[in-house]
Amino acid sequence: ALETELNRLKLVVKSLQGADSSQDVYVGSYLLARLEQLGVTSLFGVPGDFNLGFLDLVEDHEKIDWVGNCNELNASYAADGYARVKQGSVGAVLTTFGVGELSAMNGIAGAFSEMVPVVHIAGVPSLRQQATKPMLHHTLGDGRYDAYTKAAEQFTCSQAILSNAYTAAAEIDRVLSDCVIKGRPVYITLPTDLAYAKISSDRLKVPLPRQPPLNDPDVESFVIDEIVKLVEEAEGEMIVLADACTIRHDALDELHDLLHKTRFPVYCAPMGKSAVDETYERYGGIYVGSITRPEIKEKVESAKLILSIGSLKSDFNSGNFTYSIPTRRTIELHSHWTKIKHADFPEIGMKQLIPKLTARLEGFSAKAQKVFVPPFTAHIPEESGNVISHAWFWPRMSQFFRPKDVIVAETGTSSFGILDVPLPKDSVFLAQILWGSIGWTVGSTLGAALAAKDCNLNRTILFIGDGSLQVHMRQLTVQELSTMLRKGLKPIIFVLNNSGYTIERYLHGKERKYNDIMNWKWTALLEVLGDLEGNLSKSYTVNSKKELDRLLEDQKFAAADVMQLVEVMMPKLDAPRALQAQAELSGKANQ
Ligand code: TPP
Repeated sequence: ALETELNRLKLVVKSLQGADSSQDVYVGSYLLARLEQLGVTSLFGVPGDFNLGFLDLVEDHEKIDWVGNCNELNASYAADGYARVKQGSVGAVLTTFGVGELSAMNGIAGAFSEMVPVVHIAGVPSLRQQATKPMLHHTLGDGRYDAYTKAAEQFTCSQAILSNAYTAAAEIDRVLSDCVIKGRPVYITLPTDLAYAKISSDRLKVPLPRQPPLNDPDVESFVIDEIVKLVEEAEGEMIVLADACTIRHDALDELHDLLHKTRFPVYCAPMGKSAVDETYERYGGIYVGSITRPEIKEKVESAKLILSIGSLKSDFNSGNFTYSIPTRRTIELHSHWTKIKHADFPEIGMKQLIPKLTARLEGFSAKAQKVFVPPFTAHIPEESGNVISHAWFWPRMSQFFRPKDVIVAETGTSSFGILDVPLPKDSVFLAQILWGSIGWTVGSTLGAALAAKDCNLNRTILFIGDGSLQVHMRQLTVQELSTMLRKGLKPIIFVLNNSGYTIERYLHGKERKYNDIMNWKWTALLEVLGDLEGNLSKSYTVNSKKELDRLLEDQKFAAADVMQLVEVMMPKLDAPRALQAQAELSGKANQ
């Protein structure tokens, strides 16, 4: 890492000395060139007069495709889904001044909360207008041109308020590096005139810094020695618990190498689902505190030592804060710090630490291998009725999944139901378990499906409740189904029709009218939203187990050659096991 940094600095010096012949580029083109270097192939957003000039550069760009969205909220959700699937890259969204950027803000805040690298570019008035502050459209009418920037500061980890051609490139580089290194959204304002200011392209030859700061070698080696001592004391009888930040902070390769070389049993928290191949023989399933399946709970909580990697203990990710693992048996590795029992080691990050730890812990593999890990499986229950219950539905769906599928689950019965069933090798699981904004999955599925194409992944499959999809309709998020049709994408969308907000019924107001919704003709949706001739999509309703079985076994359906929507009829008051348990805990916590 030191050598890479040294080479980068040499290039910076070279470029500042003007050793390479300088070729001028527009600031807007510079920004696109940097996004291209980060692997961005799709830019989401909505046109507006403060970004139209820049959009000419986007449309003429060879590698970056403009995905015009139906509204900015969807665009921000799509950029989020894109970044989650395209590990190592970023999502990018372009909005216009005020009205556009404020609409995107829920999605940007979600990306901040869930640690997803999204670049939010807002086209803003020209520098001249910013200086004289006329009462332009999209302003608050009181001359506060900086109001939206102040709002963006709350939900992004770094901001570049571009104000001149001299510093524009350095500012763009600074925030893009922050986006990648911190794994959180950043905000760039691009004034209409500055987008076309000419600057040198020399800096583009210098790769963006992407590595987190180096760990202090002395502290790091002390930390490793301490961990090895604890593993020795535990005689290798320990487990690894992997969570969201392992995925978000790009430490999956390091984790997998550790697991394969040490043979330690591994479990995941809900936000870490799919961080580890769920068919791996040393994988034991999902741990969510007190709502964990009993056989898994016993294994995790009785381990002599727990190596927790990338943990994020939010309510829904921890069974309402009910981990039963004492601190004195826990080692926590985080993106930028380490904790051994009660002692904190700031600035010791996991990405550099894990490989060194692996080298020291490999020797425990023979002992670790002796710890039995019951396979994580899901059995389809024998049920007498033909009604589609959650207990039957999720294990049945588990059999339908294939390697490399991208599986998206909306907040509601879906995000809980899927936790108890294994996903195939190399599949990617997306859910917004911390931010939990219903409406996120449709935009996110669009971004995920586009990224899946770039990454040679398989089908994109979405599970969403009828209530969430109707909220999508009110927020106009549902329109993004139309963008999927326009872009020739072929996701399979399962709409769980259980007559309203079942998750909320479990939390509060089982029979209240506020949890009811109007029933819609879901199977007509894709026709209305753009499949006018009926040849771009297929829609189905399944009322029984038999009907769903028949559909899932149909090879044409499974091949996903067109976009498909399946309305799954389910009872109003049925919910997955994990949701019922969580609801009980949340109900008590809300009192
Ligand atoms: N508005 C937003 C933007 N996000 C939210 N999380 C909520 C409201 C509160 N909320 C959480 S779940 C839910 C609502 C309104 C209803 C989900 O119902 P549905 O999609 O039908 O799911 P299911 O019936 O499968 O539980």
